[in-house]
Amino acid sequence: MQPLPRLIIATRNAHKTAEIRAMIGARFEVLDVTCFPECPEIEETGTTFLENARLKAEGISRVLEGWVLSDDSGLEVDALGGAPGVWSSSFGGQEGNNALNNACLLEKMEGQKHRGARFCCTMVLAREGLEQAHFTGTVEGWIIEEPRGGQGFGYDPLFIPDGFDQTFAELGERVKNTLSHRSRALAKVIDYLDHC
Ligand code: ITT
Repeated sequence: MQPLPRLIIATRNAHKTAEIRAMIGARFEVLDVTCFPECPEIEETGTTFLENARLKAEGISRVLEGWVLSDDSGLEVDALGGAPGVWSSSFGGQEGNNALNNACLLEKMEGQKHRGARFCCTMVLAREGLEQAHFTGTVEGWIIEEPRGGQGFGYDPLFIPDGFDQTFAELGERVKNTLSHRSRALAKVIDYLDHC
């Protein structure tokens, strides 16, 4: 049997890797940078999802061979003018602290009637230090008033996708992966790689 082609995900977020692996693990050997101690920390100095995704994919593909895929993602809330957006992972003041991020979001949304929001994902495919292509995916929904559900990560307990009455954290990975921002961007990545 032929070994699967390798796809390296330029992330240290184990939840992203798990979702991506669940969606494409039968076609690629999905690894992330935590498997490669030689990978540098990439500073996310961009002001857009695309800039940050490009920094991560190009930075990692300078030190690892083959296809490198990055994912820069976040939550845009209409009533907050699109915040937290690219700053989603540190909204509560501490990078990667989901509990603080969610508490901060709930506080800012207190009393808000208009609760529309979307998750956005931009993925960049790079090789040898250069972007080859980029892809986006979004999912529309709204922010509830108290966290619900124990699955997923990040803002999943506060986000109900349009057409559903449960949060991503209640719906779970299988349903989330059929409609999420990440799955929509990833479908385009797969189509691109299939035609390479
Ligand atoms: P890497 O940069 O290492 O990939 P990260 O978690 O810092 O990991 P981002 O900079 O792209 O990734 O920030 C993404 C943040 O957006 C993440 O920490 C969550 O707060 C939020 N987010 C993105 N996708 C999400 C999802 O599917 N469900 C819930 N929250 C999500």
